[in-house]
Amino acid sequence: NYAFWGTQPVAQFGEQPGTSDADGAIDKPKDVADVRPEPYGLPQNFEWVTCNIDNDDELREIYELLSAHYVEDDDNMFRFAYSKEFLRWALQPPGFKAVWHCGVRVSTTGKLVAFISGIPATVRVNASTLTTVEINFLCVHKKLRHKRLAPVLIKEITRRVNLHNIWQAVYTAGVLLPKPVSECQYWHRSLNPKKLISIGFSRLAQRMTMARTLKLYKLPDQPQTPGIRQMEDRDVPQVTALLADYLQKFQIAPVLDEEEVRHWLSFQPDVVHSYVVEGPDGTLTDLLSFYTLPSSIIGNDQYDSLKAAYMFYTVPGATPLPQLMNDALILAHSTGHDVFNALDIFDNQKILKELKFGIGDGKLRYYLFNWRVAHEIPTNKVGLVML
Ligand code: MYA
Ligand code: JJ1
Repeated sequence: NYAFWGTQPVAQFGEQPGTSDADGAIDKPKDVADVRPEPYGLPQNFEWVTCNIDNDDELREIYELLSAHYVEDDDNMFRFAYSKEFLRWALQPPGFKAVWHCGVRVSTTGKLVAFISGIPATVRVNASTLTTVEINFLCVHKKLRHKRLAPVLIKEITRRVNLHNIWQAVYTAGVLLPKPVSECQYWHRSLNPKKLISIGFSRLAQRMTMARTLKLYKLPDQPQTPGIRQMEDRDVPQVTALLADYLQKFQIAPVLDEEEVRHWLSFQPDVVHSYVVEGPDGTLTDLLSFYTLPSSIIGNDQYDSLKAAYMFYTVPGATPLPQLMNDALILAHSTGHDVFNALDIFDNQKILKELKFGIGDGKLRYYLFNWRVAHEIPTNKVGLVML
């Protein structure tokens, strides 16, 4: 029983088969002229604000809201702690719009208490190339939960996006809503097992000593693939082509031009780490990348933060995927990450076990707004990563 989602143009659970023989929009086409011109009403003493990420104080307010109130695991042991630099990167890709960085303040005090964002993205779903927004960082202050503020935020961002003649959106969430396009599973590879065990992120396996565990997860200091190096600006054209070719085989994937590849894949320490493999003749054969997303550790007195690397876009060309991903583990470890996280998307299912990943307790569901797919997309046909 989804009082809000039941009213929205999203696929519903238990829809009649036959309504969904083909992919397509759910709502009938609309005009910008018909979009409600005024913002949705908020409860007394709350007001809408457009957040300006270029202003350090406003960026810090978003950072602080998310640091204290954003996504936690099921047992409330860890909470995502996106850095300010990461948020700037995530929220300001080519073509970003400040009006899609949508906040709610308390009128009397000015305190930022809720946020939702959209960024422009072209996403291919099966044979359709959609002009969309990716919605992320929906957050309501813990003291304002369960007051139906989230539906207002969602309707307001929808309105602000519709005003730009965009009618579809992509989003991911850990929770189950009507109705996932794909349901994926998190996997984790220990890089610093001692710390992970001490903070309760993982446990010593049965019949394993700490010494054997350290040995099991030990990695070389240097990547093993000849010709692997940090991605540079001059690599952008070749990386764009390499990635576009690879992403063709997935049923949901971004369509990225050179400017977007430059934005999403330029090396930024502790934000996004991108590496290419350069062959002897100078052509680039492979790409690997991961992003840094720390989590705060709730109520541990030895450590306050867990530094996690998340697999981003990785393209095996001349290098087999297991070898490329093993280099990703080595590079993440040597840059101080405690754990490497990946979803069972791309071709990951084939290689996670051999690289000593273990299954996590978290799921990630992919959703489309105002777009129906005839068939759920299998996880190994998902080629889109959201931050
Ligand atoms: S996913 C990350 C979401 N953030 C968090 O999990 C952070 C911690 N939690 C919170 O801040 C709050 O619990 C939130 C809900 C804000 C999540 N996505 O106000 P309420 C539905 C969508 O009383 P609260 C991300 O950022 C819920 O089923 N809906 O609840 C992507 C119920 O509806 P219904 C959600 O707990 C976001 C209603 O909200 C989510 O105080 C994509 C209850 O509202 C969720 N993660 O606040 C958003 N969680 O009655 C959609 C709960 O139907 C974008 N709910 O069950 C859609 C596209 C828009 C653009 C379209 C353009 C064309
Ligand atoms: O990180 C996650 N789980 C960890 C910690 C679990 C702590 C207890 N709940 C986990 N650890 C086991 C790892 C172990 C390592 C050695 C090998 C065996 C396995 O499972 C989970 C993902 O699994 N994370 C979350 O639950 C965070 C929320 C995920 C939803 C994200 C929503 C994002 C929305 C933005 O668009």
